[in-house]
Amino acid sequence: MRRREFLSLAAASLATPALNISRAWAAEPGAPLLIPEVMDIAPGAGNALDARRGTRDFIAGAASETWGYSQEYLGPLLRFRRGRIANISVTNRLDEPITAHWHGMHVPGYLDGGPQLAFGPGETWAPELPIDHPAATLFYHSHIHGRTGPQVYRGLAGMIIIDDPGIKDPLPHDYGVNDFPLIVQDRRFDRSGRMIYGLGMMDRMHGFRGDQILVNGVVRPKLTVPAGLVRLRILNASNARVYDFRFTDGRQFHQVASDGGLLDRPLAMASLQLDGAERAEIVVDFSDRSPVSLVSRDIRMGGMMNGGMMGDWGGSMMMGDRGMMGDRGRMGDRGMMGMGGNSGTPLEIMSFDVGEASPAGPTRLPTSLPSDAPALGDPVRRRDFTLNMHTRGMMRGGMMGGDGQMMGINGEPYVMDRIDETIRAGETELWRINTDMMMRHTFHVHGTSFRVVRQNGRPVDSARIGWKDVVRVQGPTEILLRFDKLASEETPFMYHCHILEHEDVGMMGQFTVT
Ligand SMILES: [Cu+2]
Repeated sequence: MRRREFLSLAAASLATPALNISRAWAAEPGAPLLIPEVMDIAPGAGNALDARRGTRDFIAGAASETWGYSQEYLGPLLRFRRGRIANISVTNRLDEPITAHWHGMHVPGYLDGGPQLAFGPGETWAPELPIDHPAATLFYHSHIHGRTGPQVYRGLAGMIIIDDPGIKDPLPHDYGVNDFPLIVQDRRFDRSGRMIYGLGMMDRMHGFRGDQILVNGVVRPKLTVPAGLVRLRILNASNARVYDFRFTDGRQFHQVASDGGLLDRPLAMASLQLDGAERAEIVVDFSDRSPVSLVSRDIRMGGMMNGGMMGDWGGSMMMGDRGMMGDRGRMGDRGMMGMGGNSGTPLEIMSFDVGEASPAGPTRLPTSLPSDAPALGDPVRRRDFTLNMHTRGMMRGGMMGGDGQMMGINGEPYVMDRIDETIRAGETELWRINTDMMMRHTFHVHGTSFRVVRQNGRPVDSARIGWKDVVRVQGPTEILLRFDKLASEETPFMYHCHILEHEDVGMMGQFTVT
């Protein structure tokens, strides 16, 4: 944007309501997507990350203060290989404690990077990770109790890919050619175009949302893809925002993996919903060479009674969705396959141009995928968790999130030296998770992947959803899980809401596995 336009827009913005101010400098879309550099985590030493400060001009001419792992903002793509021991060291060059949590990875508690594994300024944490996880797209981020929201927002996050040399990957897998990481985040910018984080009452209640979408740290970027099948690894790395992705031309695509790895078979859909920290790998056919954009419904109030948010896995599984109140109070706005239902203007996520066909790579989707599907068997125990969000001191000993909001699980906010559950390794359990006050939350479990078996009173075809480590909770939700990795009282595993502002004020618990 030319400077004169910027100034006149900035002046105009002074008179517009709050929501429009940050749009006034009109972040220009269409810069090329940055493809994160790969750090191939080889055995032995030499895989070093530095958590450090930086600056990034998300908006041209406005330098935002950022943090990153060895980068200005976010971190490199960490590539691990199943069956190896991976050495990695993380040095803290910031001025407050951080962690490096390998979100979704099956590692013991002392390697997990949870709140007890904080390391301070000048310190280095150097875990040796036995990689015992199926091929998957995972997430890494800082996990400091009370400060995860602001630290991840500043940029302490990145993507992990786990490769499994024991399987033949039948999908596009040429990184940066026909296989792309998409780290999707929403951010807020002030009048000068600098990234900001500050919690008002609504942010505390529903989590912090921004009105500008970044992919790999670029505002609404453009990517040129080859004509043919392209794999997109989508990570919702936003603090709280929920996305309902679709393409502007309504094209169908196939989901091939979820949080914990490959599905049994490609699943056709035209829209895909991801809550915070959820991942999905999709394969899109660009062989018609038509340029297209990826958009999302603008879901502003992810917290309470969003229309159509209930259990529409795969876009069509759970009809009879109650759709109580749309984002703008519409009834029954489901936004499902071919049913229209965008409420308000869709948010543009990024755009695609199509180049020449890729010389290599599959031209057809396989009918089945080499998924990793250990049987869990019947549960030997049941546990119940209620995600509590109370107002005005209803919860005893509660931790105040400001404005009288208090959050916890089973009536208790997180306390770092209290173990909430003790679990036996190798035993399958059924966990029933619910939420009070009809609030929408998520539930993330460290140390294992789980199957979702029922949601909102209806059985779920867990094979279609795949292996999960985060699940949306907007009513009774039942998951089946088993822990094979151990966690001690010193370094327990966490379960928590992945709306980071909820986690930070206490919607988290911890457990041992022995
Ligand atoms: Cu929550």
